[in-house]
Amino acid sequence: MKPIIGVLPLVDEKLESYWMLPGYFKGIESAGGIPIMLPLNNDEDCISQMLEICSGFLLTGGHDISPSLYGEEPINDSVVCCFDRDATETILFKQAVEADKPILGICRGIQFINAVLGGTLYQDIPTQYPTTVEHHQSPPYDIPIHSVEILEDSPLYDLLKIKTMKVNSYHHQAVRTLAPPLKEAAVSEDGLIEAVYMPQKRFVWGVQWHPEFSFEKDENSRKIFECFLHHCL
Ligand SMILES: [Mn+2]
Repeated sequence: MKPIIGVLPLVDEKLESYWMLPGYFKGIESAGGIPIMLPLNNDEDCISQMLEICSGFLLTGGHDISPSLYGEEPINDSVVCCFDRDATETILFKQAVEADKPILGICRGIQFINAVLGGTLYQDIPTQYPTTVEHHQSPPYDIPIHSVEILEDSPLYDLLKIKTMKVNSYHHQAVRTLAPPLKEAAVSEDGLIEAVYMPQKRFVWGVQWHPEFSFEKDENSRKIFECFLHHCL
């Protein structure tokens, strides 16, 4: 049996729609899983049933994390949140961590994991962390745009066995102070935390780049999906 992976939907308010980038699904499928898109639902009992159905969870990219999750107000109009996602993901994440289910957070996902566990974020990199490194590239998104250093004592290094890698980058928020239960796994060339993990758990990883855009071309991106799915077996 292939593991079923619950994938959080992206939200389009204008179209009043949930939506999905095929790369999230295809990345999971290519690594041997069956992705299903979850509803945004705040009922604890419903979410615990989702936990029974799913062997792991993928926290996708999308809206900004509400600064209220880490005790701040939005600093400017660039911060656009989705309270429905924050609410569902908060309950789901807590239950999934409690049950030690594997969780992979991508882009918004790493930011959410950090915020919900007690860390803070740069709300807007251009305002709060001026840098010459491009973190918000234009399409195509499968082209690497900056490098990250991979920390040698991290499970990401155990997986990839390389000290630096080139990654794509499409984010305007980033981890600021790291949540106490997390450890760094990769840092960008200008010093932003771009991958984290939770050492107490089987597999709770976040990456700031986008393996869902690059897994077809890039072996390292593929390996991240494969490692996630391996832990979901
Ligand atoms: Mn970046």
